[in-house]
Amino acid sequence: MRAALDLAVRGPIADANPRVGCVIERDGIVVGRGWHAGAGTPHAEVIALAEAGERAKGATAYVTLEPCAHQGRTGPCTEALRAAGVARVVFGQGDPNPAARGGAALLRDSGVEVYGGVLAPEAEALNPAWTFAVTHERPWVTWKFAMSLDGRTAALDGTSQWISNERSRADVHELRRRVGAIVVGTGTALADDPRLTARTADGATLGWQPLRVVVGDRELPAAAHVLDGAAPTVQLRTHDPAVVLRELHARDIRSVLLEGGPMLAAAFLRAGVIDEAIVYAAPLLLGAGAPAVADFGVRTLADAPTWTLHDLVRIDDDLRLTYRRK
Ligand code: AOF
Ligand code: ZN
Repeated sequence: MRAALDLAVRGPIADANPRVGCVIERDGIVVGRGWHAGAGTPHAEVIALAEAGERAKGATAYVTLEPCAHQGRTGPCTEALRAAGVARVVFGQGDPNPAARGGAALLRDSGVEVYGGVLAPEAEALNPAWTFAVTHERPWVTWKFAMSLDGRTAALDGTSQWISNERSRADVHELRRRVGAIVVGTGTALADDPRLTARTADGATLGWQPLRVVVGDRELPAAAHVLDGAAPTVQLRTHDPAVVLRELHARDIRSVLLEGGPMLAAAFLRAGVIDEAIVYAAPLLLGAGAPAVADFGVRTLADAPTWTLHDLVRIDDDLRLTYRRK
């Protein structure tokens, strides 16, 4: 199972589908290996079975996720395992996807020996956003912002590009590379004209590009960077976070990075749909300028949403704070 976990991490991290690894073993010898390379491509078990061929008969398959029982973009893995004559299936995480789950029971019914829950925490940790999204029917939402020590995200004249340091800004591109979509409001898109792509320090775009999502009904100029074709972009003409997340879920987006503006952050906080906040705290003071979030309805301390500190990293003189909702 550890070998299967090691294979799974070769899969894409921000895909519609989970990262899954599979190892097929017979008489103490590994006869097949597979990992899932993303939606629309064969599942890990099918790839491992193809390598094993005849040697799959009587073998044990180790899979990080319960084999699927459904006809999705590809056929059911339960059927492929049974047809190949696999005698035993050991899996990690139970499949939380209502459309695909039930594989363990199906396999048992067809006479295959099945053990679930092996290294389940490690298996689930491969796909936290996917697991959240298929369970809650909406993407996992990370709200990211950089602020001065006094909680400002821009100076009074609107300048905001260089609040956090260079390494913190490179770190943001790593965050972008790991999500299905980046969300900003039309206010931010018009004021800052951001590119919203995942890039290296010298400006080259990284392989995976998240969907760029602009929320609101103000018109964007044709020359706006988000319309430059460097990554797909959609404009959602609504102000309701629930509508935004429903639309993104329908597009199989599993995780969202909220990057845009105090009004948008306020709307998402009010709706109670921010799961995580990643804050870059920079050692400067501004005294005036835009706050991270606008008034979202808190009037007394007891009503303030509270968070737990999940992670803390020093980035030179900046701090990266990761908070999760209680
Ligand atoms: C497996 N092995 O390698 C993966 C599984 O649209 P499809 O056909 O790709 O199905 C996607 C669903 O199948 C996904 O949401 C999850 O429940 C399961 N993924 N299952 O047996 C795999 N990637
Ligand atoms: Zn499958």
